[in-house]
Amino acid sequence: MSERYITADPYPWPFDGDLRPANTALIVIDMQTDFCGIGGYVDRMGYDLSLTRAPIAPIQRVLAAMRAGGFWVMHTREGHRPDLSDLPENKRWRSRRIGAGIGDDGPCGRILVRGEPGWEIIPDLAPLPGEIVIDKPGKGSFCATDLELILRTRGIRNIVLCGITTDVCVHTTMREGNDRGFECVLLEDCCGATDAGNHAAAVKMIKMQGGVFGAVSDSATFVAGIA
Ligand code: C5J
Repeated sequence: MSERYITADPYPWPFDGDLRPANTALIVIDMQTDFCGIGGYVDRMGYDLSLTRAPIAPIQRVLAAMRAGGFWVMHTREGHRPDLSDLPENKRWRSRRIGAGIGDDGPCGRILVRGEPGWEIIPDLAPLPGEIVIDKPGKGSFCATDLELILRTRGIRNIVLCGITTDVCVHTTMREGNDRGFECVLLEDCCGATDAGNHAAAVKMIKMQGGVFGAVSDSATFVAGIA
């Protein structure tokens, strides 16, 4: 095997240099209108959309490079069944408390409900035919989904993480993947949070303990590294 590494912090990624299109997937987390569009869930909560929209252009560049290189590309969407049978009562209660009740009507349809306009992935980052889309009811992409089965069936060991939000769904997915033995890297400028300090803290956490959940790189470094 010829070794290939991406410059990353705190170690060149992946740990063993086994980086190939066949064993590596880009997972784009929750780039939905509800998280980065006007009238969506995050907007209704009053957060600054420029923070969750910042990663759109860097993700586009990584997507293009990974598609061209023949890497696996996957997407996730957070959302609930229209009958809300998979929406925990406490999740709904908390969201209503902050004025963005999950399942309630909003300018982009029912908030975080599957099939509604706000739940759709934004057109700038639309999945291509054949790219797997994982629908998840929670923050982590492995919880109550078939993501792990698909990754293992395809022989994917390396996961490249992009999307929103850094400190919630991206971090939870990275932690879940790391605990399952997947080798994860997060691309810093391809992620965004509802708070700049939380984004920075989430990125810093990954780098502790020699890379407690994996490693951190950025779009330009990653694209150059797979060229
Ligand atoms: C949140 C997510 N923040 N996609 N979801 O509720 O991070």
